[in-house]
Amino acid sequence: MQTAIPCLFMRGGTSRGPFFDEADLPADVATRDRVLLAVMGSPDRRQIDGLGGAHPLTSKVGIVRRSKTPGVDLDFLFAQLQPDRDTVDTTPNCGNMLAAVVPFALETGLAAPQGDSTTLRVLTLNTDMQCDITVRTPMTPGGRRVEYSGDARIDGVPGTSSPITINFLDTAGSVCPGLLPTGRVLDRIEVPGVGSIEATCIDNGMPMVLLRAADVGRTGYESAAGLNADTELKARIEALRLVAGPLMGLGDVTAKNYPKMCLVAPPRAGGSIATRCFIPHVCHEAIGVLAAVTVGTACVLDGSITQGVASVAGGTVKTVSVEHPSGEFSVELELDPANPQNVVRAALLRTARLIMRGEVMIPDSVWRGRQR
Ligand code: NQM
Repeated sequence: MQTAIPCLFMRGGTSRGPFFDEADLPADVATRDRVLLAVMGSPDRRQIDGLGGAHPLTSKVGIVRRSKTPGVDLDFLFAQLQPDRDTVDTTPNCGNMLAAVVPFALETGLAAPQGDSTTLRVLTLNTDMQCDITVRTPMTPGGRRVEYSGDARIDGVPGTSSPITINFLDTAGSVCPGLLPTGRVLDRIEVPGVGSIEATCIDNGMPMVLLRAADVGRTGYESAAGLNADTELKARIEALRLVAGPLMGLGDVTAKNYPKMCLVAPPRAGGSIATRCFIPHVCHEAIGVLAAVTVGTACVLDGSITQGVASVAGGTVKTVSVEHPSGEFSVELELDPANPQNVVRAALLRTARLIMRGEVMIPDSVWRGRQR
């Protein structure tokens, strides 16, 4: 026997995974996590017995419910699994999976369409952070439906889709104690066996350590595959990460998926900065959403590691174009006119798509839930 759990399999931005209504999962967290591991087929490098795609970006799960918080429509809990580990990490957020939350809620009746477009406020339970997400919901012969096709293009996803805008309302210090968790905009970090290196430790939605590619003897324009094969560099970056984690108030980060490590270099495709992000052990083919917001924020902070590297225009509403291995990611940042070092809003474009609707089957040995 197996237990069937209703599930929508969705792409959110450049990530993908199963989405659940919280009410359909076990309430007990340990049992829920066992179920999510079985859903994805982890731990197993190929995730052959589950839905995972053998990569961290396709080992993600979204859990959604109606919110009880005043002024908030939906609560979203993001779970990061890994192909070859038995961990279920609900600490950091994922701005890519976030893009599929409102479509999921509209598809499942957790929320109702409002008009030609629908804007809902979503609270991310992982980081206690709110955002407004707008999706298109045109009238069709069957009533208002989420529109998936359109002409919006995001790098890292083939083709075009309907636009989804995300407006983040408060992102500073999502997991760390603050935007600049070491208290400095630039640190010189001593790494045993490696030497000292300058870095900016920052969290405007995602805990990150930014370092100059040139300081580790790389250009910052290498391919993701090339960097994934660069075991010498990856070992040095991991040694730095293990030292930076406690400095950022994150404790021992050996088994954690953050901080993410990011090489920065001058832009070379008309953007504001070039990046190569490790999440944290695999080089991202693009860049995470909140990682891009965080890198963009560093670009507007005087004295950060991006100084002399990034090229950003003046004004209190700035578009920072973050170049990455498969294109670029534009983030619109609004700065406080009274204190231009303070980012008060971040807006960006994503797309999402419902790929499959059905039930995922859980073996009885893992969980015996309600039989349908
Ligand atoms: O930074 C990758 C992704 C992410 C997370 C990661 C993300 C974000 O591309 O908000 O979206 O950093 O593990 O989905």
